[in-house]
Amino acid sequence: MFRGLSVAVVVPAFNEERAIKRAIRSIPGLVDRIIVVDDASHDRTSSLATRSRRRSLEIVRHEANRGVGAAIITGYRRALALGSDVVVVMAGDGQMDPADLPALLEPIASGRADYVKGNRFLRREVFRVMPKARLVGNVLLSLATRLVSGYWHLFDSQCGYTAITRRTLEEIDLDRVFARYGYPNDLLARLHAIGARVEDVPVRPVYGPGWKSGIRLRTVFYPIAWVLLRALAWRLCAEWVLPRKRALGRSHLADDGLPGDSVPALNPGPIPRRHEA
Ligand SMILES: Nc1nc2c(ncn2[C@@H]2O[C@H](COP(=O)(O)OP(=O)(O)OP(=O)(O)O)[C@@H](O)[C@H]2O)c(=O)[nH]1
Ligand SMILES: [Mg+2]
Repeated sequence: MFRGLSVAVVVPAFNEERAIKRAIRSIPGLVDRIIVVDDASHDRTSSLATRSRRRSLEIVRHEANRGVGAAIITGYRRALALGSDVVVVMAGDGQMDPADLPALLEPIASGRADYVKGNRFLRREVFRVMPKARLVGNVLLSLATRLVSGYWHLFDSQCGYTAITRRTLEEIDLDRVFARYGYPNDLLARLHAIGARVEDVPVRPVYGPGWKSGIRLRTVFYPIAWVLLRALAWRLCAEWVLPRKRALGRSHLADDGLPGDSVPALNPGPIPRRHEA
């Protein structure tokens, strides 16, 4: 529990036999539930996760590999079913520092935020620790994601260390969130469309000597470019086109003398210039 909130941690894992045990053991004691989602690993990820002997740990296994986004969504669903108040993501590769967990939960416990994400760029050592190609890619994606999501105050869009409230999860159409890399960018656009309050908190960048990544530029560049465009189009449609259409429909009904909400006219005529007012 964290300040009266029950906390679940979702651990997406794909071929993480080298890191999974340590990652699970490092999860702080304040966490009530741990849900490891093994995304159809070919190695011993599941059996080693079981051997970590943590209380309240369960392992959900995908029959086929579906991607990191899909693994997180599976974990979110399970946490909702278990009745958790807040759901945190800490990946199975051990790149999330457990010491940062309280900072991630604090804005939610104080009622300031619905979704909190780590921002490694708020720690100066990021420029020393993060591999150069990651730094460049991350800066470009973070800038693009500001436009795509509409959250201009956020950065480090690819940081997977996040916390979300139960209520926010219930408002998102989880079936439609992008399943692979590009997932965090897509999710941010969906959060903006429902008016979620999102906050960045500093988290430590972790790239240990045994670090390996599933990200390959040639395989993720096109999917991410595509998902960014799709998310932008979807958000603009959800925030501008659909509400206008709905408002038009309602004002049309009202003109006909039928019951309808009193919607302000979309085109209320020219705004009076200051000297005319
Ligand atoms: N690569 C990959 N990872 C997956 C998949 N499903 C779940 N994951 C897990 O998602 C987490 C993040 O994957 P990484 O490839 O390390 O990506 P990242 O940590 O965001 O990026 P890096 O900074 O490159 O390490 C890891 O814990 C993976 O085990 C999948 O289909 N592919
Ligand atoms: Mg990683």
